Amino acid sequence: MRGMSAVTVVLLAALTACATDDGGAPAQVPSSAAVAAAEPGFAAGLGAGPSESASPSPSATPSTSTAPPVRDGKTILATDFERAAAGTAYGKGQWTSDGWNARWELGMSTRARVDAATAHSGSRALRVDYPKGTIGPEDSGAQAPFTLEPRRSYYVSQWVRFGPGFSFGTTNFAGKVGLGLAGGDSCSGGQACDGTNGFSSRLIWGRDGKASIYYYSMDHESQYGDAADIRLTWPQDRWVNVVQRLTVNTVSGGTANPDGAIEVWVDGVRTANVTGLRFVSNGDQVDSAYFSSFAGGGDTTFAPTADSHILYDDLEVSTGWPATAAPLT
Ligand SMILES: [Ca+2]
Repeated sequence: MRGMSAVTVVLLAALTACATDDGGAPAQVPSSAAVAAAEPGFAAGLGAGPSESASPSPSATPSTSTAPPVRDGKTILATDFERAAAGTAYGKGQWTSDGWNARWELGMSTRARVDAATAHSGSRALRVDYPKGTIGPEDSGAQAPFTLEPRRSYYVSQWVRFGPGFSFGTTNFAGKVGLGLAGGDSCSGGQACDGTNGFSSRLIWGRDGKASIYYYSMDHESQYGDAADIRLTWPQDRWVNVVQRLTVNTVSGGTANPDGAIEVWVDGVRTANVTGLRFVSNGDQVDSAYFSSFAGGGDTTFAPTADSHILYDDLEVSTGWPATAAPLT
């Protein structure tokens, strides 16, 4: 079963950078979330070594056991950032007004704001800043885990626009992008995932803007998570739509069955399909839409060399193909 998922997986195990735990979670963050917020390790591994440039087999996506996209699902959460005035800082209260309830946030009130310069829908989008010379969720980007009713499978859709001249790092290159999915205790940050401490799956950037889906399952091959190619280089100054669907494995008598899956669509085309995954051996399901985006990395070799930003618009969580996503092709 491992072979099934390994086809599209980039193994990060061989990368040698040493992680430093920056302990970056704020005091009010619950301990289970603190680990995910600090996330010291993943980016220290990503892009840190020569093997980073080795590409996975790009389209070796096997036909799969995953079901076709659901056409008649419903939207659970959605925001188009049209409600608040341009310049409004987008802290927890603004998200709550949109119906998105976060258990905590980092950077939303200081580095995320409504922007009216370029929008995908209407006249406004959310701008998130990644300041020059900074890494980690305390000083770069923004994070917030939004609560979802536990469910085996969800879709998340987002329109993403990297700013012109976006800096992917200094001598090492990595960062997380936008809205992902997680469940239980959101295993991440170099943790072993033992089936009882949850899972996470998020988009990332690497060297030269190479995009991947980065996920923690019970079978991750190194100390850090696994990454699968999504056949995308993050474009600068152009909108791109990325949809992820994560399906949690079934459990039989306390044993995780290898039938979990992660799929990614770029502008309506499925570009990744990782199957055979085991996320949990308990009753955890997808219960969090995890906005998690920052530069880095365990050290400032991952820091942007110029002030950089990403625009986000039309974020949606749904149980079928998202209404605001690019048409499915
Ligand atoms: Ca908008």
